[in-house]
Amino acid sequence: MKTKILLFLELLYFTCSSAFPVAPEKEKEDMQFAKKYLENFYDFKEEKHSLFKAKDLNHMADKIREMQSFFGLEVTGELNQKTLDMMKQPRCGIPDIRSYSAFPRSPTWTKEDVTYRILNYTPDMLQADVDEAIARAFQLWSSVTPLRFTRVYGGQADIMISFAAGFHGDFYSFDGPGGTLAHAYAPGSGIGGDAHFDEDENWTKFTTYGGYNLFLVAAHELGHSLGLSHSNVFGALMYPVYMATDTRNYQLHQDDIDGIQALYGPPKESPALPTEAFPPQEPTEMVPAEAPTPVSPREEPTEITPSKPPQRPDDCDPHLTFDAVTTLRGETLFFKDGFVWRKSPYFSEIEHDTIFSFWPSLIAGFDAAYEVDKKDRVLFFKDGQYWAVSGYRIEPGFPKPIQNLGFPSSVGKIDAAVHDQSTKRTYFFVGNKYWSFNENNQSMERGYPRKIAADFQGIGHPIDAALQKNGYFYFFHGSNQYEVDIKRKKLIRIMKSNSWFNC
Ligand SMILES: *[C@@H]1O[C@H](CO)[C@@H](O)[C@H](O)[C@H]1NC(C)=O
Ligand SMILES: *[C@@H]1O[C@H](CO)[C@@H](O)[C@H](O)[C@H]1NC(C)=O
Ligand SMILES: [Ca+2]
Ligand SMILES: [Zn+2]
Ligand SMILES: [Zn+2]
Repeated sequence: MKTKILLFLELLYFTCSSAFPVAPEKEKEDMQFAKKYLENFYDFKEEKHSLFKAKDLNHMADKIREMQSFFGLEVTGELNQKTLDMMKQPRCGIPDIRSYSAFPRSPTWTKEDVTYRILNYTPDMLQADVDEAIARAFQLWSSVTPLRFTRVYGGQADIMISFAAGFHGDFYSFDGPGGTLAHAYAPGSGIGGDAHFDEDENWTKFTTYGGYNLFLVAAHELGHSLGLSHSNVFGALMYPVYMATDTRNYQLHQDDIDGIQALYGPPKESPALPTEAFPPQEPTEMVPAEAPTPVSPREEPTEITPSKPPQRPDDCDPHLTFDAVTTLRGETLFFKDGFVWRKSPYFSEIEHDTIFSFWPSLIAGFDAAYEVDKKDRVLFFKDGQYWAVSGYRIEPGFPKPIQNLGFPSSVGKIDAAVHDQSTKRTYFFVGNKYWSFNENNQSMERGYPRKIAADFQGIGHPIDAALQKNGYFYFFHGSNQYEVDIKRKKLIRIMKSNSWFNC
């Protein structure tokens, strides 16, 4: 850790020393601050075991560029004063880019009547003023959508609103005065939809110098509670940074209206609209850009035709099995037939999708999938072919025959695949054997296939799907998964296949 910070500093000396006298303590603090900021809001991850520290620096510069571009600053990749100033603005605690920005889909409420409850009050304001600020914030959104918000005074509401300081029971502790002001969770059960306000801030009824206007911050957070993410349009309510604004006669920016109506449509009263045939939670913009391929006669599930779609197995079905599992840009995707379960580090809820909704031209029922994350690439296998995708985009030239990877023609399909980042090897599982593929020079290693059981202690059967996560391999077999120590290739424990879901 220490050496890494020093290295950051050294680079800074190089880039800045000609221009300014260097104040090492301040540089160090700023660097730490920027790192934390990028981790919180731009999905920056410090490589804990990287041998090539220069890579980390590049990665951080990329993240600075991303942030500068979001805020319309000059894109330099350097931590200059303007960038630091922007980072120090009080702001919302939700990231500006979510690691799944490949999929601009957001969960939404699938009903029009949404309840909220105010769990506690801030001592900064009169209770009646808090009630009014929250009610007005909801009104902003209900006035441009078919949604109706009802306050409840007990029990579970869809959107639970609370004030709390520091650690308050979720993953995202507040940080004292300034910095993060509030955060909210996207629609879903449990913590989904909830909005938390940092009690270490001074909440006010009007926009004043000494505090933050609760109505303004609440209106922004409730945008998240309804499924919106951040906008880079300066002046929009969903801009991530707090903008002191006079809130008398406050009106939503057109960008906010467009955003929320893309999720829920306009209000029902609007006479010009054929409201009947409009499926509210399937906005057209959210469908991938590729030409809408006609639904093939094979049992391809789609959310668009509600007529008797095949049943998705229940998340908590103890017999649930998977065809393939892979990470994708920080998320984990579980596949079975045409169905996808999507687990994001930012949401407690498992999102339900279909292969069709992400990659309309791919055929459901994958055999295997794996991510080579340094290349931002996921490979999908079905029978004798494989495809490479980057986010929504299928790379040109695919599918290719799996023999291109070095399999003999006797191998007609593979069962599972998993990539080990530390060795840059990908393991392919076929029956009771496995192959090892060198991603560096794209060739199959000599001496393979080998028996799975000979190398992976405790794994005595074929594998349906495999995942690398948190430094372990997870080998799925029927309704169980086997957690395996990567280095020692040794079974640690056995879990249910769906133990990643909230069962
Ligand atoms: C909070 O804001 C109010 C209203 O502007 C102000 O009177 C008060 O001094 C502020 N309190 C603190 C601790 O800053
Ligand atoms: C790929 O690299 C490995 C070791 O790094 C080497 O043994 C092997 O011969 C290489 N294969 C090819 C086709 O270059
Ligand atoms: Ca704070
Ligand atoms: Zn926000
Ligand atoms: Zn919270």
